Amino acid sequence: VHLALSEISRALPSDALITSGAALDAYASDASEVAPVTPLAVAKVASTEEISAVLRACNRHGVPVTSRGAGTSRVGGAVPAAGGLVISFERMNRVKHIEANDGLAVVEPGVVTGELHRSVESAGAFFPPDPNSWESCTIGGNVATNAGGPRALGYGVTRDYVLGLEAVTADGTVLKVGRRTRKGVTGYDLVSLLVGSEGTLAVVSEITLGVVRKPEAVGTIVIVLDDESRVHPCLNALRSHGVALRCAELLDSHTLALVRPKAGLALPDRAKALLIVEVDGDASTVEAMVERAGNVALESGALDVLVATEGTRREALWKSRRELSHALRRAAAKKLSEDVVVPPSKLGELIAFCRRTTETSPVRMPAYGHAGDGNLHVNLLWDDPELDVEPQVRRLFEETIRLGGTLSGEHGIGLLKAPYLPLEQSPDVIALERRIKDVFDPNRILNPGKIFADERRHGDC
Ligand code: LAC
Ligand code: ZN
Repeated sequence: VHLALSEISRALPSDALITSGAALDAYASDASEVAPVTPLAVAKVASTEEISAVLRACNRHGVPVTSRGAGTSRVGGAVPAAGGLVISFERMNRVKHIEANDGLAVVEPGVVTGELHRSVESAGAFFPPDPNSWESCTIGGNVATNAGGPRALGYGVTRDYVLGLEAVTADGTVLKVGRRTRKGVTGYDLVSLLVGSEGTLAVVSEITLGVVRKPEAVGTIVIVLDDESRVHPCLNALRSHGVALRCAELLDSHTLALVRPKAGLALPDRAKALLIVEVDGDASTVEAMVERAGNVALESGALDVLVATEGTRREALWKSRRELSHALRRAAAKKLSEDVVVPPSKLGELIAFCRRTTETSPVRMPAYGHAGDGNLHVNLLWDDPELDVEPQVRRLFEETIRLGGTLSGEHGIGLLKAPYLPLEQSPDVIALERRIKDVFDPNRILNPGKIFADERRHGDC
């Protein structure tokens, strides 16, 4: 390690390398419950050349490297589990340029996603991916996890907007993959491979994003339901009546009860679930669609609908959803937040499973999230710190797979879900993924322990 650090200190300005003191602790944990691991050093890189120099040194001396955006991972992705060095992107936070007419934006990985939204919108375009942590998370982290968000229903996820990447492999080689155009069929799709690879294959140093036309108007509709079982039929009715939703977010009975006092909405007592849906487009279409959506929802049994087409009023309708993460954190001593996905037609079965678990075990399982995509944030809440919730987590994942779903819709596998990867992927698939990993990172220095469970000690130093 000392050899690596002295090589790195020659390549970086003196204030860019932290090797001791309490400052290191700020890089030990993320937004998950994974136990903190203080890194041996943090490199605050400012350029591709600096990233390359850091990686060359770490690779030569077998020092683990964990890339970090804003540390908002829910699965331990940013925890330097094997120790070693953290590459922090706080100094690489520039939007380099936006070409609205060509539909692209070139950015550094440390740009906060909300800043990116504002820059792109002031250039007259729109960057749809909107992970709920957009005011703090970074686009680099979004690329690492292929982040989604409410608008994924209508617009797709981060991967759908990454046209090209500049990335540095473990030995310091700088690669430019992908393109600056929307179309392209040149060689293998390495962009898609790197997006979602959770910092295990390469360190991204520049991102070329596709941007689209900004919708002229947006309408938000809160659909109040008396039973969770109405969620899927209601979404089906909207679809069959030609209402194209850009988001469809669910609060189940359990989460609604938690945020009800703070939601600021006049809800009837019988309300047991909320669907927050949105449409966008030109102003007259949005007006017509909001009306149609409201009528269809009421015909399909909704207790009430609340609508807004103006910014602050729309935001007020979203308040219950935005409050959720904090409300859930306060609701129990211990909390795990999953992001399983099932085919939307299986949502009812997934919610019923959560309800049964809540009734028959000390673990409560509220569920909320991106219902239109079948992507639910099933939370596990419990109070006894001695309780081992592993069996409940495993049963949730087994049920998800049984319903034809997947373990992670947007947060990634990270450290927390690594033991469960074999529930979804066959030994042959995992073996192939490991061979791909070894091509990019033969010394296994990049984010060890993530995605693949038994790698944690490899490369430890
Ligand atoms: C959300 C985060 C947890 O959707 O993905 O709130
Ligand atoms: Zn989410």
